[in-house]
Amino acid sequence: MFYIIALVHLPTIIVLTMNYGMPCYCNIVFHAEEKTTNKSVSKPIVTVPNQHLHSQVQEMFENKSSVLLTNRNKRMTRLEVILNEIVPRDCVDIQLMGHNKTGIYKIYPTGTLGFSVRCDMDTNGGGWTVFQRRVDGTVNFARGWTEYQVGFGSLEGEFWMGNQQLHMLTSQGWHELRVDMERTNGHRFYAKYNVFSVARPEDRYILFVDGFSGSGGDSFSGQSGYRFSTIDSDNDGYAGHCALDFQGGWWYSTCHASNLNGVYGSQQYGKGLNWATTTGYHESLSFTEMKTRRWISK
Ligand SMILES: [Ca+2]
Repeated sequence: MFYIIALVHLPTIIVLTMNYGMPCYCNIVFHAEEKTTNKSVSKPIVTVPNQHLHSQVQEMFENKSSVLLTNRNKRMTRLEVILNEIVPRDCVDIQLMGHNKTGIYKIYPTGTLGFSVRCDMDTNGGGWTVFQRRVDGTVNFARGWTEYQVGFGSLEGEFWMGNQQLHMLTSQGWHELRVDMERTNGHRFYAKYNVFSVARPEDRYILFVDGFSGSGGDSFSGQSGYRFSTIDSDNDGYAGHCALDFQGGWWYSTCHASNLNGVYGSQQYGKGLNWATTTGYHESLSFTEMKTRRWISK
C-alpha cells in the first residue's frame, strides 16, 4: 500500500523537492553573479554611493534654485548660482542668495577684495546697491579728489561709496540707476535711468546715464558724458571751477541741473542739494539716495 501511495505521489514529491531547492539554487547563482560582477567592473562600490550623493546634491540644488528663481522671477544659470554662493558681486546677488532685509552687506565686485555696502532691498523690487546717501547733514561733502575716489562717511548715515568702487561695480554688466529723494515738506519723488555706468579713473570717472523715467523730472542726464570734478580737481566743461563754486563732487558740465553732493540745507544758488526740475536752485533736499542695480537675464 505504501509503495502504491509513494508511486502515485512521486511526481508531487519531485516537484516539492525542486521548489524548495530553487531558492537556494538561485541564491547561489546570485552570489556567483555578484562576485563575477565585482571582478569585471572596476569600482562598483564607489559608483553606487556617488550616484546617491549626486542625486541628493541635485535635489538640494533644485530646491535652492527654485527658491532663487522665485525671487523677483529672475533666472540664473546653475554656474551663476554656484559662483554667487561664493562671492556676491553686488546687492542683486545678495538678494538672490535669500537676503531680503535692507542693511549693510559685504560684496566682492570682480577685481576687488570686497567691501561693505548698503543694500536697499525694499525699493522697486530691491537688489539696489546704494552709493550715495544724505539724511541729516552730519557729513561734510566738500572734499577732495582722493576722498571721493575711495569714499567717505558712514553706511548707517551719510556717505559716498567711492568713485573707484562705483566704477568696478558698474563694470560688471548692464546697470540701471535710481535716485530717491525727499523735500523738506515731506514730498518724496524719484528718478530712474535704464543705463548707468562710471568710467575708469584714467577717464576721470566719466558718467554715462540714459533712459529716464520717474516722478520728479530729469535733472541728471544733462551731466552724462562729463568727468567727475571735486573742489581740488577741475574736470568740468566750464571755464570756471564748478565744484569749487557749488561745493560738491559731481559730474559737473557747465555746471549742473542737480547737485546731490552739495551743501546740506543750503539755499544759496546752486549750492544745496538741488534737483532743478523739482527744487530749482534755492531749495535743498532733506533726503537723497543714489543706487544702482545690475540687470540680470530673465
Ligand atoms: Ca573748468
